[in-house]
Amino acid sequence: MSSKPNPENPNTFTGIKRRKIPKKAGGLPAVVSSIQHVLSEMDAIRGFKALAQLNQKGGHDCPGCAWPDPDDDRSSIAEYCENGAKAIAEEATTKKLDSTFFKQNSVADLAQLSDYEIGKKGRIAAPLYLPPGATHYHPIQWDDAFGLIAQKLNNLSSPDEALFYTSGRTSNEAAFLYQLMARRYGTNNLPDCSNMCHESSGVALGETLGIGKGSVTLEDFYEAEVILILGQNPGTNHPRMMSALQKAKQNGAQIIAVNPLKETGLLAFSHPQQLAGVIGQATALADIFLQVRINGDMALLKALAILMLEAETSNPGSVFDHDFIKNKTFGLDEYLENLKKYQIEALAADCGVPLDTIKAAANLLISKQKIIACWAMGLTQHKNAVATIQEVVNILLLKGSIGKPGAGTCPVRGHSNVQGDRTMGINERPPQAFLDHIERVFGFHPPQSHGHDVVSAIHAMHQGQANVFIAMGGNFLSATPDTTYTAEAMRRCDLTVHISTKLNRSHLIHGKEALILPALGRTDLDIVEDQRQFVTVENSMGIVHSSKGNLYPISDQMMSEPLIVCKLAKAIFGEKSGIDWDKYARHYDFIRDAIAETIPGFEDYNKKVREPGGFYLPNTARGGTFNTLDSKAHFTVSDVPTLSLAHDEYMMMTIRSHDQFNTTIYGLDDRYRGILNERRVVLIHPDDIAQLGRKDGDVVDLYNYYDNVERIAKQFILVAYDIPRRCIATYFPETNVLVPINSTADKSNTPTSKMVIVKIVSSDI
Ligand SMILES: Nc1nc2c(c(=O)[nH]1)N[C@H]1C(S)=C(S)[C@@H](COP(=O)(O)OP(=O)(O)OC[C@H]3O[C@@H](n4cnc5c(=O)[nH]c(N)nc54)[C@H](O)[C@@H]3O)O[C@H]1N2
Ligand SMILES: Nc1nc2c(c(=O)[nH]1)N[C@H]1C(S)=C(S)[C@@H](COP(=O)(O)OP(=O)(O)OC[C@H]3O[C@@H](n4cnc5c(=O)[nH]c(N)nc54)[C@H](O)[C@@H]3O)O[C@H]1N2
Ligand code: SF4
Ligand SMILES: [Mo]
Repeated sequence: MSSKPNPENPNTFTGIKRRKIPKKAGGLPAVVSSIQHVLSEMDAIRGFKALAQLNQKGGHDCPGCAWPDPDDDRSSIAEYCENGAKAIAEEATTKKLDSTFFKQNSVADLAQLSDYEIGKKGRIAAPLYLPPGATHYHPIQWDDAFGLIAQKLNNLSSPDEALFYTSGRTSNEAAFLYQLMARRYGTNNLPDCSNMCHESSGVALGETLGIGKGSVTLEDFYEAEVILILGQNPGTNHPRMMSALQKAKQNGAQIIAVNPLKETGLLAFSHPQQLAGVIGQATALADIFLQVRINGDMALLKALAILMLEAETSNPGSVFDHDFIKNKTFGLDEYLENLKKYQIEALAADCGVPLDTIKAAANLLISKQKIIACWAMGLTQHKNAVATIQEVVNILLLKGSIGKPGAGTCPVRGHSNVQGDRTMGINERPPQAFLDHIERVFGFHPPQSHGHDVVSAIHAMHQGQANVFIAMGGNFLSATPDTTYTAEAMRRCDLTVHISTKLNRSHLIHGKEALILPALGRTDLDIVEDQRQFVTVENSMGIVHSSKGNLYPISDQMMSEPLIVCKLAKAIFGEKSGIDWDKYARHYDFIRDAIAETIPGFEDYNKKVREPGGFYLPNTARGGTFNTLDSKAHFTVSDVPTLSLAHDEYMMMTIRSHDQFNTTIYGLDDRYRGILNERRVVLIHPDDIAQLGRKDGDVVDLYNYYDNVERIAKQFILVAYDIPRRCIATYFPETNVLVPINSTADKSNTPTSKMVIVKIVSSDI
């Protein structure tokens, strides 16, 4: 084992610098940072060309997050944010990695670099093959690569020994074909990044409201009276949400933010695309900031509900929406009964928020009728994530705040097409109706038993039950929990295949044989048989629209994702599958026709998606109907989780810095948190530093002992920060080695990346 490359980032420091935490997000620094990132990767003409079409109708969708574009009033100058520009810079770079690069750099050498350094090397520009025992990737012809994968797949003793992972950038067309290929091959093993992301939201909303997606549109933000933002850092991760919040505030909305960190982006915002913003005028955002301890949300939500109930009891009919509750919901009495178990002071102490502040927030919920609740990973990546999200739903139901303008659920999605991939059937637990549609349209009986999600896929590889791993995008090794265990799992595979744009660590910690197949990205011009193609995506609000690249690919060796799937399927099945892969490879309209025939809501797909701005998918909750067994929205009863830390334990959340997109590290600065040029940091309360007998700037190691396994992350710098006592924050993926593989959320099986119990130990050096 020792001779194999370490699957983690090197634990060397890059030279921390500290700045004052800015009071607002956006503004001129955002504009400057966008330009710097783009120009560091390409010349100005290419950069301008890429940015000019970004998020414009008929242009290309931002490969950053899944925040929607405005339906109508799009800015013709710049309909994107700083981090969208960074995503473009990363993808459209002209630095290319061809066979010469891989001849000069061994896998072991590359694995010694940090994720930042690996990403900055450039774009994969040729198909590559790592033979058994080889030290370097070699060039390989596309057809030989497809032949090798087909041969391995066709030799497996069961189709369930293969895993087909997807990351959320894959287009609808590629995702649809990919799941079709996996199911035709015979497995539902379709783990995807959702399993680590909004799976908890999907489960929570599916059970209570009958649809796993959010209910609001962008227009609802402009009508809302109260916007709750829980466990989300929009200033960094969904920056254009800030423009929507700004407009909502101008229309009179009040914002309640719930977060252990006073994230700059939640406090105030200067619009970088408006003159007032550039010259520094800012809009204050959060009216009430509830600084909860990590996973204190359930206690807080119960406290809010108790205060709402008290106000309702003293003035019946003034707080709850009784018509809505009576006609559209089920389970109120049990829910209210459960609240009696709790004492408001104890809940306040439990969540760590002063009772007065909770009361101020409750008063807003009591007096207003149109409430939107937004959330992201701060709620989804906990053991009790599903229950907490359902508690948010309970509050909305009390107010009748679902299915009416200005109100509803808003789980803010991460990857730009993660929601679309699910709609297309990237799902290890497909609904029966979906499988039936596949059978009706394609004439084969798809596998019925559930497949592996991310966590069970890792176990399956580890236990030798899965032997071929194929990834449509993503960086499985670094994004998943328990890095050491996952590395062992991947290394046990006979073959690992990555369809990728950029080099990443998953290419370097590989199976006995490995392939890297270079895919076109969103910005790339995609021409098939002399015709310019476009793909389609679905954003966080269920709008499906087109995306058309306009940059010449930097290598003629790259292939589009839909074509890669068609050719791979042909190699696996020959003519036997009964599916006309050649046709789908000729023009993407044929793929969309197949989607239209298979998935409800996509009728007339080719026509509707050619409308500027695209079209909304049907959404029952948005219309105020609930697709549950009894057609009612359900109140749910959950208890406040009890969690006690030993005297030397801390609760760690693994979060994103401002300069990264998941495992892609754009830069080393976290400007909004005042930490520059360093990622190996632990954000910790100054009194906790003192109690540890350490001082700000000291170097420590972090340990986790879940399941009696010792997990160690070495060399992190203590940074005194405004964070609740006994809570700490580190950046993902550097501390994924500490996230236990078996610590997952109830019902959704999402790794608990925001609640990792760690001990902090002084570093040897
Ligand atoms: N620039 C950029 N954009 C991105 C991404 C990126 O990496 N970079 N990633 C994309 C993806 S895939 C996703 S899923 C989203 C992620 O978007 P976010 O969910 O905003 O990302 P995280 O950094 O994980 O931040 C979680 C937030 O939750 C808070 N938090 C942690 N634990 C708790 C808790 O127990 N309770 C509460 N109330 N808050 C808590 C943290 O302090 C932090 O502010 O962003 C997407 N957009
Ligand atoms: N500890 C901890 N772990 C986490 C999280 C956390 O908050 N804490 N967050 C989780 C979340 S929310 C998510 S979504 C996952 C993300 O997990 P993944 O989606 O697997 O990871 P990414 O880092 O987004 O993947 C980046 C890689 O995707 C490839 N890529 C980029 N664009 C394209 C494209 O257009 N086509 C193809 N074929 N490849 C492309 C590039 O090669 C790039 O290196 O990580 C999860 N892991
Ligand atoms: S908010 Fe998200 S989708 Fe929009 S431009 Fe920024 S990164 Fe891209
Ligand atoms: Mo995500």
